[in-house]
Amino acid sequence: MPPEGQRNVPPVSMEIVVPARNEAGRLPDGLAALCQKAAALPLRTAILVVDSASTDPTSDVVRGWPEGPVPVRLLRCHRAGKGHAVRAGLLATRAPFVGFCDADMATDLSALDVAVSLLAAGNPVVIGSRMLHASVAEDRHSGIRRAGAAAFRALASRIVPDATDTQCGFKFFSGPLARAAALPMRTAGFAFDVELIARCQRLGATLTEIPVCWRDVPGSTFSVARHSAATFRDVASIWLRLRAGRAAAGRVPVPVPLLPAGLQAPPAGVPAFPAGVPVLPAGVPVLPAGVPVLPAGVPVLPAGVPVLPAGVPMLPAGVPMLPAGVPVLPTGVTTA
Ligand SMILES: Nc1nc2c(ncn2[C@@H]2O[C@H](COP(=O)(O)OP(=O)(O)O)[C@@H](O)[C@H]2O)c(=O)[nH]1
Ligand SMILES: [Mg+2]
Repeated sequence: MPPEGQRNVPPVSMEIVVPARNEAGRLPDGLAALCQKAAALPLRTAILVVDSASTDPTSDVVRGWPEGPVPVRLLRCHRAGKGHAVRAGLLATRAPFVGFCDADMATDLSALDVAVSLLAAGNPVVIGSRMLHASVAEDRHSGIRRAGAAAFRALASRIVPDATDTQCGFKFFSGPLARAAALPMRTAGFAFDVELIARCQRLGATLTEIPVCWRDVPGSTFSVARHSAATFRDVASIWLRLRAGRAAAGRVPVPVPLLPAGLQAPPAGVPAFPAGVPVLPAGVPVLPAGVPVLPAGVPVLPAGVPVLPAGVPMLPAGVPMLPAGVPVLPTGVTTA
């Protein structure tokens, strides 16, 4: 079924999928924050909320969303499961760049600026990781959930060793790559990220992890009691399926474009995101490409104060500037 929502929307460069199940409570704030952020991105962006099997008015929140600069559409998916929802959402996209984030926007959206610039620089998979040094994670999860998460990470690292945090709900991709990787995906539930990352890597893409500010938002749809066993079972079957797939595929690479047409991968060996670079605080824009960062300690000029033309020396400290209209004396001429 095609997504519902604004028709005749001009093509966009980025589509963001938001999986949502029984999110009528958290979605309005999350969607408002995402729309505001998306409107300020340098890429024209649309949002696609995928609601599956909600028993609350999640779909009505999306249907009643006011029209604005960022189109918001709804896709209804009959099969429950975050994995099914994200897969259906990604397969309904067409944009050169795509991604997904959770309805609660637990990952601070300042990371979107970083993700967009890395995608535009030719990095095909950009994912948030709460495990990087520069990340800030405000975690109020129970001890048992934290222990389960550590065990899950250990297991997932057998499949995707390069990913330090497969479960952060903030992942962005080159569109053609994400659609090709999502097509054969089978994981219905919360472990789907492992399969998606593994399939992107299998298609030849490298991962770029970025630090994030993440805060736990009350109202999680993950229940340790209901979802843990299935999540661990799913990782085991992803491992088995990918192993079987590798054996069947032999060594013949599948020709899938890793990047949108016209983009080139960055030169090999250049780190996309140097370790230790802090996440920008919310609201601080990333500088446009080519604008140099000021050296530490150099103050930013107040608005309206012109920069001196090249070659004009600055006055030594303590020497007052002449008032406007008072001519400077020619060299050699002194005042009486
Ligand atoms: N469409 C859909 N979305 C789901 C389903 N299960 C979870 N989600 C969404 O996946 C995201 C998971 O985030 P959250 O519940 O905050 O989990 P946590 O942050 O890992 O505790 C939320 O946006 C959920 O609404 C599902 O069955 N269908
Ligand atoms: Mg959450």
